[in-house]
Amino acid sequence: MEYKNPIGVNIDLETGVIPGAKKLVRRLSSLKGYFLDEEAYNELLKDDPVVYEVYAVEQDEKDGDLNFATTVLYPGKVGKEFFFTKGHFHSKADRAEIYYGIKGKGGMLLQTPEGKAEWIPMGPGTVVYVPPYWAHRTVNTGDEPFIFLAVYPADAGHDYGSIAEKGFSKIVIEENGEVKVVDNPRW
Ligand code: M6P
Ligand code: ZN
Repeated sequence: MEYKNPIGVNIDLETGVIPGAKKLVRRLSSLKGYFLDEEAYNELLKDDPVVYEVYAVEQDEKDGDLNFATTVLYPGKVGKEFFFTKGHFHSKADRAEIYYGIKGKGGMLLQTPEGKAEWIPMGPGTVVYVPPYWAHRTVNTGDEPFIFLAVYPADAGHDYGSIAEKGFSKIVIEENGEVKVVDNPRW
């Protein structure tokens, strides 16, 4: 039997960086079609800001193994809509996931394949259990980076398809200085 070596790393709790992890950068241009307000999107695209970064420690896609990753989701809005991650179902749809809030303020939108949505507010110390079959997207509702850890089965995979097409049935917006979770008019 060949055994893998255990890993112990310290997450920088201020920046979310995991030393030695694979870094992925998602700029606004990679989120075309995701936000409601196309005019605001095109205006902001001139600067093409970084919306989020992911630091992932991933294993081969095998049953029983685990990946972990931090996400640094920057503050910002496109029109009224707060910056968010793309959001995905798992390719193996029955795979669950755990999130742990590290820094900043935000929340998670979750959704069943039938379109039933839930909003869970998140801050430092919040644990969110993402059950099997639920799509999940995080949203930064604050004015500093929202940083969290995610732990997910190595064989879960990412299925972006239907979320990329239709989004979630709810959107998270700022209205009169308040955070509101409202029906998505495009759903
Ligand atoms: C978390 C995990 C990752 C995911 C990342 C960004 O760190 O769920 O698997 O890739 O968030 O989310 P998305 O892939 O939806 O852009
Ligand atoms: Zn996931």
